[in-house]
Amino acid sequence: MLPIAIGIALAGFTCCNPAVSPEPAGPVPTENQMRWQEMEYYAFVHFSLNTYTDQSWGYGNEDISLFNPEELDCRQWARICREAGMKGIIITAKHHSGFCLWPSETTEYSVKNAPWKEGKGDVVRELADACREYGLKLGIYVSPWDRNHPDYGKPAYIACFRNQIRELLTNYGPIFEIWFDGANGGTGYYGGADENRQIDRTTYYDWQPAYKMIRELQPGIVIWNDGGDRADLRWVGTEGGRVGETNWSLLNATGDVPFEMLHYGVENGDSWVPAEVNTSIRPEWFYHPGEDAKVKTLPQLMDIYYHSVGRNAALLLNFPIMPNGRIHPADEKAALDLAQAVKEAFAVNLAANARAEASEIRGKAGKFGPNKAIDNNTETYWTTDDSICTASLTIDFGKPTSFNRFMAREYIRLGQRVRSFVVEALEDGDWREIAKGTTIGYKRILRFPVTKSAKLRFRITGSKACPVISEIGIYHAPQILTPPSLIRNQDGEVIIIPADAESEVYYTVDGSEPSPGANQYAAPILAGGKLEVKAMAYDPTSGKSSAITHEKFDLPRKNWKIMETEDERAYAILDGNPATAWRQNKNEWPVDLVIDLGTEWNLTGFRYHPGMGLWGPGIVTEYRFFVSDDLKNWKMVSGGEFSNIKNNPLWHTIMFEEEKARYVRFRALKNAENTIGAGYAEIDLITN
Ligand code: FUL
Ligand code: CA
Repeated sequence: MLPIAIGIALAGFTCCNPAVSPEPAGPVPTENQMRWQEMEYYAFVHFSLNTYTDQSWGYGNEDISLFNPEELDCRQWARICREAGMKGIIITAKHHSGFCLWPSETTEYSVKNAPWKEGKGDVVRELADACREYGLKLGIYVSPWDRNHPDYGKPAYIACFRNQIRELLTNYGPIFEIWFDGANGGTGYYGGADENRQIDRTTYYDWQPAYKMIRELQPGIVIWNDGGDRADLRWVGTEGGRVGETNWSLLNATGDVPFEMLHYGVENGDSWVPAEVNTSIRPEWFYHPGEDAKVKTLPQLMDIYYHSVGRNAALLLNFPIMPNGRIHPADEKAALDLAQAVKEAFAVNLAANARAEASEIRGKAGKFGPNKAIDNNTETYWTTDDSICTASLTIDFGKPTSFNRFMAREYIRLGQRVRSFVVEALEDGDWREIAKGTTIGYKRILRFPVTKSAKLRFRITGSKACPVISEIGIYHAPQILTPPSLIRNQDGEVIIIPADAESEVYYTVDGSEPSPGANQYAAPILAGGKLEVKAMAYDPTSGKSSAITHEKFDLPRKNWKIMETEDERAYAILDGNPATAWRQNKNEWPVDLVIDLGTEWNLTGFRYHPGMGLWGPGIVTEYRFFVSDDLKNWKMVSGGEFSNIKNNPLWHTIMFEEEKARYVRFRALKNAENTIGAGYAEIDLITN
C-alpha cells in the first residue's frame, strides 16, 4: 500500500505548481527519432539487376552485363520526390541478389563490372549528389541476405557485410536511415554452390556490434530492422500501405514481435520504436512493364496517406526505376497528384482563427491553455493537471462551418499518452459524435462525412497520463471519386462494382477511354472470349470523374472443373473475387490443384492470387506447373519461387513457352507458414 500513497502525494505536489510542465510518461523519442518523425513522407527506389530480368528477387547469378541504364537520371528522381513533398530517398544499394549499385571493394558483383559507364559508374554517388542538390536526405537499403556471396551463411560473410555497411556510411555524406530487410528464402546461387542455406536470424548477423559501428559512423542515423534486434524504427507487418488504427510508438526491447505488435505497437512497451509504413506505388517493388497500367490511383494513395501519416506513422512510398534509369511518367503523375490532393485537403485550418475553450487547464495557466493547440506551433501545448486523464477542448467557429477532417497531435517529447477520443459537432443544442479514434501520437487524422456546425468538440476519453496536445486542425477536404472495381465471375460475366452509391459508372470494351454520358453500366457485361474493360465513376453533381480502372480478362472460366476434390467451396478460386479463397490441407507435400479446362487451349502462362487473410492463408511460395492433354502424361512448363509473395499477396503472373493442353496441374511445394497446405483466392490462365 505504501508506494501507492507516496505516488499520489507526489502527483499532487507537481500538479499544484502551474509553471511546471508534465513529466514524461513512459519512453520518449530520441533526437534522431524526432527528426525522422518530422520528415513524415519520403521515397524508396527499387533498382538493381532485377530491373532487367523482370524479377522480384534476383537469385544471385544474373548476368552483370545486363546492367546498363543508358539514361540514368537521379536528378529526375530527386526532382519528382521534391515536388511530391517527400523529404528523402532510400535506395536499394544492395538487394537480395547481392548486386551492388556502388563499386564496392568487397565483391566483384557490382556496377564496377557492368557495361554502364564502362564500369566507372556509381549509382549511390549520383543519387547522393542529386539529393544534396534538391535538399533531400539520403537513406540506404542494404540487404543482409545475399544470394550471390559464396560465404553467405558462414561467419566470413558477416565481415564482408559489415564492410559493405562501412563503405556506404563513410563515402556518401550524411545518411538519415539504414534499412535491413528481414527477407530470407534460403535458396541461392552462393558463388556457384546453388543450394539452400538456413541462418538463425536472431544470432547470425550479430547486430549489436553492427549498430555500434553504424552509430559511430553516422551519429544522426535511424536504423530500421524487421528481423533481428530491436532498432529505432519498426515495420508495420504488411506492405499493403497501412498501420493499425491503434498505433502506439512503443515496443518491448526484447522478445518476439508478432504481427499484432508490429501493426498496433505495444501500449505499455518499454522502448520507443515508431512505425514506418512501406508500400510501392505499383503492386511490385521492382519495375515490371506489365504493371504500367497498375499504378495506384489517387484514392488508393490517399487511403495510404491517411492510414500512415494520418495514423502516427511515416510513409515510405516506393518508385520502381525503369531499365533506362528513370521513373515512369505514370508514377510521377500519381505522386504529384497525391501531393496536390494532400495540399488541397489541408490548405485551410478552420480551427486557426476560431475560439478555443477547454474543460481543464493545467494549473489554470495560460501557457497550458487551449489556444496553445491552435497556435500553429508544435512546441507549445494544451495540457491538464496530472490527475486528469479525460478532458475536452471546444472550438467555436462563430458561424455554421462545414468540415470533414480532424487532425490532432500529441507533444510526443513527453511520451505518447492518449488511448481514446471522440470528435463531436453541436447540432440543435446537442453534441453528436461524428468520429472517434484511439491513439494519437505524433499526428492523427480522422475522416468523416461533411458536417456543418458552429462548434466542434474534441473529447479525450482515455489517456495513460494527463493529455498533452500540441496542435489540432479542422479541414474541409474536397471530395475524390474512387474508381470502380472490375471482376469476372465464372460464367464469364464482367461485374463492375462502384465504390459508392451516388456516382454513375461508364465503361468501354474496345480499349477506348470511357466518357460520361456514353455507355452507362447497368448490368453485368456478357462476353465469350477475351475482354478488355475500362470503367470510371462520374459524379453528376460536381461533374467530376474518377481515375479509370483497366482490366484485361482472358478466357472465361465457365467450363472449368476443379478435379481431385469433392469440396464445392473450391470454386471460390474461380469466382473472380480475390476476397474469397479456398484452402487445401494435406498430410504431405506436394499439394496439387488439377483443373479441367473443358477443351484444349494454347496456354502461355498462369496467374495465381493467394488468399489475403492474415492467419493461415497457405500462401504458396514454391511451385511447379504442369500441363497435359490426357491426364496421364504431364509436362512441366514452369517451376520456381513466388518471390516476396508473403508480404505482397497480390496477383503473381508466370509466363511459359506456349503449350496446347486441356488439363493443368498447379503443384505447391512449400507455403509461407511452414504448414502443409495450399491456399488460393484466384487461379487464371493466359492464352495465346
Ligand atoms: C521485402 C523485400 O523482400 C522486397 O523485395 C522489397 O525490397 C521490400 C521493400 O522488402 O521484404
Ligand atoms: Ca501549439
